[in-house]
Amino acid sequence: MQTDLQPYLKNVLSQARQIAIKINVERSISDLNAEELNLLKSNLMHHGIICITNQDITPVELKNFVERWGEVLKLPAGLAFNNQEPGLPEIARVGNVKPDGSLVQNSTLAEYWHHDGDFWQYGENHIINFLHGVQIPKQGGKTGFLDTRKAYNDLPHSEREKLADSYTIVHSSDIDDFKDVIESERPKDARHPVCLPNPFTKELALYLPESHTGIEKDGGVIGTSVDYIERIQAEQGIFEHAWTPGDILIWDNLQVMHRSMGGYFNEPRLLFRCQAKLK
Ligand SMILES: O=C(O)CCC(=O)C(=O)O
Ligand SMILES: [Fe+2]
Repeated sequence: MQTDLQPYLKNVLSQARQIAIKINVERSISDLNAEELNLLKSNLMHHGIICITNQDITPVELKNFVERWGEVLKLPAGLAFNNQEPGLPEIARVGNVKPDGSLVQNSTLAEYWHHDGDFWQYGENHIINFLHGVQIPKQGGKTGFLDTRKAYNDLPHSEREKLADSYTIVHSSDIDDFKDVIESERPKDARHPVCLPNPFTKELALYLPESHTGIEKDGGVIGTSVDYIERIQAEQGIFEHAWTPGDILIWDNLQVMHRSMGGYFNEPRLLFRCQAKLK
């Protein structure tokens, strides 16, 4: 366990990429200095997911931390599971616990593979997620990830050529989780390249949102996101984050995709979510 955070973070940064790394900062994230924060950002860009453990913070402290990473997103309620922290629309309550403590029965929210940002326009969708684990069920309730940067790198040359210049169109009205969004707040269709360059690392990763129109190229359909997602699962398996209260899981939506793995059978599950567009 590290005592001095900066050398520790530099060392983690020098290690080969793993999809997710765990960091115990041994103090509150509210107290990190600018250099430590920069090293955390570099680690996130290098590894894709970081988990900072043992954080006992309030939703406001989470938001203040996320503000140091970029522009904090404020979504309409219908795009944030209709379960935002009262008075704090930047914080979504992920899981099944309403602000009054009552439970949403048989919740299946977010139980499909996606990138947060699928319904944002291309160029606006470099979104970093921050989830803080608060109430964790005894069974189920994990968050699953697929490494879409590795998936691109693992493609044979012929497949990369096939996918070059292909795109998907996301119709937010198709996404079940957003069925309650009011029409005036519904995002317009978004068009995303399937081989999507990360503005920070400059590396390509696969971008595989749900789209009923499939993967298109030169006026025709050449496949679906689901084809590739199944293939990535078969080749890589799923990385599952098993939550411990106090975890802050941070991920780059342009390097990984995620879903709730479900299976918590009406036990309380509460994670606070805040999101930022990286700067
Ligand atoms: O519930 C989960 O594990 C994931 C939720 C999710 O997709 C999100 O917070 O963006
Ligand atoms: Fe999500």
